[in-house]
Amino acid sequence: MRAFKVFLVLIFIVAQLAAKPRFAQDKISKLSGTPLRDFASLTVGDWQFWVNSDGILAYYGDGKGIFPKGTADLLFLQGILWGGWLKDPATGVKIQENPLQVGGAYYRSGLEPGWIKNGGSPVDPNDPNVKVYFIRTDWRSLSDSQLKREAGYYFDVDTTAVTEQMISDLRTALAENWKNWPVDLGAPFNDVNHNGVYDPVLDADGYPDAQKGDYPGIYGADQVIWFAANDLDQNKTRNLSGSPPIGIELQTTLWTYKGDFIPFSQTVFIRYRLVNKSAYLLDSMFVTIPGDPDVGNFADDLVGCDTLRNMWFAYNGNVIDKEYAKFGLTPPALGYSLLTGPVDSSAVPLQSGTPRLLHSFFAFRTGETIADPPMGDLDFTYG
Ligand SMILES: [Ca+2]
Ligand SMILES: [Ca+2]
Ligand SMILES: [Ca+2]
Repeated sequence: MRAFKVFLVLIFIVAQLAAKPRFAQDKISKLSGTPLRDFASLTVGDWQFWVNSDGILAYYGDGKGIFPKGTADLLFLQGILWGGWLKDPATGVKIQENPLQVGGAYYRSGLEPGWIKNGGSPVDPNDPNVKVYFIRTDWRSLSDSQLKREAGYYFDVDTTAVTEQMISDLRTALAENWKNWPVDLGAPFNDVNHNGVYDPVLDADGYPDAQKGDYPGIYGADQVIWFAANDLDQNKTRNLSGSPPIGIELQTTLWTYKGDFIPFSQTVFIRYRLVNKSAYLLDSMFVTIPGDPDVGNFADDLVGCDTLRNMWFAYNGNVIDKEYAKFGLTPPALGYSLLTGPVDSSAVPLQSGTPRLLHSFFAFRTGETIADPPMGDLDFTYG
């Protein structure tokens, strides 16, 4: 494995205004996989925020970044994209063939679930440990009725359609994920005894006891999701952008808080960790957080950015949104704020150690002159 080397990492952000018209549908990934393995959802706060093991977020078939929970979509889909120059690490010279490469996930995913093994090859995506890991700290004390409601979210069915099997499967998954939280793969943990090592105190059944020692997740968070994906599947990277694989492992952690803890319960925290496991040096790398906000009805939304807050936002162009009106709600607004960014130790002109944050922002609208970039083709004519 090669150490993580990225120079001049900058973040820029894209927001798309309209997603659902028929002509955009062919760009959108089809769902494949099983709930509890390939999909999970943040549900304890005010969001219902779906997560796909191939890196596409806020999406489960037809949008599903729902806010507040049980009402309308506020976010149709979110992804992550990156690109950079591939260079020979010994000479610093660009490789001859396809030196500029990109990857990530957006309407289509260029990622395969699973991590990259030592030696640079991907784990078999059918390995039973390849999945979206999800935990909640109150998993031991959930009542049957709470689990039934949760199962409704996790299997995307009305609560009345939740079966005993679904409840049982969810209960098992919550316990197993707590027990087998993949710290060895990079998942975060609470280091209660501050020794830098994950050494939980196990209860009689072998589960980490949060009252006595280290336990899975992020300090204070009520619900945490973690998964790893990689860009080594050539069919997927070419389907996304036309680019060959680079060798990036993407580790994603998402977390949130229970409903009475405002504003954190209205917030989804996302931490991306990109690990360069290729044989190349990646130079002048850019990372994008592309999003497709749909404030209820997608046809009357506006977007913008706030450079001082390193934030892009979306809001309704009219006082009333016809989708949110069905629930008697004033339409909410959505903001994506970069809390920190990659640190470049040799940063110029920034002071060494300064995180890279918002570099640029642009919006595009389906059907206008600058609309969806083509997918599946290598095309750098945008931006
Ligand atoms: Ca939209
Ligand atoms: Ca420890
Ligand atoms: Ca709207």
